[in-house]
Amino acid sequence: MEFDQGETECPSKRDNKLSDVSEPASKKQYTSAELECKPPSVFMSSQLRHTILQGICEPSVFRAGCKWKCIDWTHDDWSMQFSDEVLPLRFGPRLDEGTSLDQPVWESSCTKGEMTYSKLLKWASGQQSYSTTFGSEAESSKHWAYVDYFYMKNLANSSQLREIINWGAYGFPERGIDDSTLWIGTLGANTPCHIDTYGCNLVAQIMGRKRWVLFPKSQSSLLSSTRTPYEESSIYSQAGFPRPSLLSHPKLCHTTPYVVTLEPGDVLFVPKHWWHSVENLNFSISINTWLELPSDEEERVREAIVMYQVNSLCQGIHSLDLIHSVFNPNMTDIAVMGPTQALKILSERVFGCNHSKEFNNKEGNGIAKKPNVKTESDITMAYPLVGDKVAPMNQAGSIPGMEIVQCLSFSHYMQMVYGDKGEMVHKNMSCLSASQNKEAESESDSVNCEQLKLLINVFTDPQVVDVIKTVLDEKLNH
Ligand SMILES: O=C(O)CCC(=O)C(=O)O
Ligand SMILES: [Fe+2]
Repeated sequence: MEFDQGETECPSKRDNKLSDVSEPASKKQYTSAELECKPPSVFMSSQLRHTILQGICEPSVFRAGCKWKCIDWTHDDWSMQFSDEVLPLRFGPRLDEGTSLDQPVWESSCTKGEMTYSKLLKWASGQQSYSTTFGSEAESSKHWAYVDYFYMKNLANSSQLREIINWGAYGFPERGIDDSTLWIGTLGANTPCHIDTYGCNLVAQIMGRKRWVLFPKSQSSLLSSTRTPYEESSIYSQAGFPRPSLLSHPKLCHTTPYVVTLEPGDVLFVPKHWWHSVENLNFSISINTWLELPSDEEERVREAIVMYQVNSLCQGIHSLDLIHSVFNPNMTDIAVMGPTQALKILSERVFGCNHSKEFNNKEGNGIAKKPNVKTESDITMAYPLVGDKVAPMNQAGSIPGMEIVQCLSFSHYMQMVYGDKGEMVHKNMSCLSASQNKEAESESDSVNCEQLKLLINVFTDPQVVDVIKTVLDEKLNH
């Protein structure tokens, strides 16, 4: 079967390959007594767990560190594994070389569909046509398809993968398929640049290649941070990643992107609150697990304040177009939620009395993408440190086999994305459903779309939320 392999990047750069993350340290990091008292693999993974939970400060990668059997699976093996499981898909536009975007292809402008894995393969190789849920024709030469945020616990038949997927080599032996998310995308499938407000992330590249670009949180203003489209636990950049335009966002030139292309077997660690945008460089499969952190408890309160502000501002909105242009499609429940319910959620989070299934739990009401966050005591119980002989280290570089992701200048990154010709066309993206950029206005509403977005961004600005949270903490601890 022929696949569009997309952009190719010299694999010979991958010199620092480690055959097994659980190998003994190559550099002398530990005393011989320490190495003797425990098998190195156990020692390494407990060290890693400790280091990750202490907070590694930069994105880091284990090259070829993942030994899961499925890394060697072929498309036939995956077709057999998924059998007649119907996978939900999001479709977006494939961009011509050199085309830049003045804003991301938001989820609201993508169209949806579903296919089995084997049908997706046929479609991706141009052997089969596909009509999306909205009736439009998706063509693999013009569109990408993405199975994203797919909870592996929802797979109908997962017995083989259940045995394979375990995050123990990275220090989290209690995490398996039920804590993992699957991503299957064709060439060009991508996720806009965002911050996940909860936890940190381990990502295993299983098949194909994906380019990750990451930025520290301190560069948020250079990335034009926004809370619209509103989504619980996601903060978006308005720049058009993964095809950003310096014309629309000139401040980008002051950023320092950390860029890594993941290949099968690589495992990436994304520290808490790092911006990231991801693009499939060919047909790709990856699996990740979001690791909860004790600080998530505080983030839950901050996110509840954000939700309350957004919900309050939208109480008077009548136009559905306006709602759809400021809310992510999975979040419209918040838009139409009455003030009583919004206050209930806020007070439950602030006073911590009832961790009921609220609005960030897929199993609860099915509207959020990311997993619910545990309470601080759940987290402490879930993450006892394995062994007590853990040397204090919080630099990825000091863990054998773990490299810090390369940090580039923005112009170097642009050259990687656009080649020597640079960014050529500055495109206002229209997609299959063509709803992007629709100026939603309604006579019955007292604000227009841009005004509403501005108000939401002011009322949910981290400085505003921090002041509310600080005063709240003062009053609660009085
Ligand atoms: O792989 C992708 O497209 C996005 C992944 C992501 O955002 C995440 O794992 O947090
Ligand atoms: Fe993410």
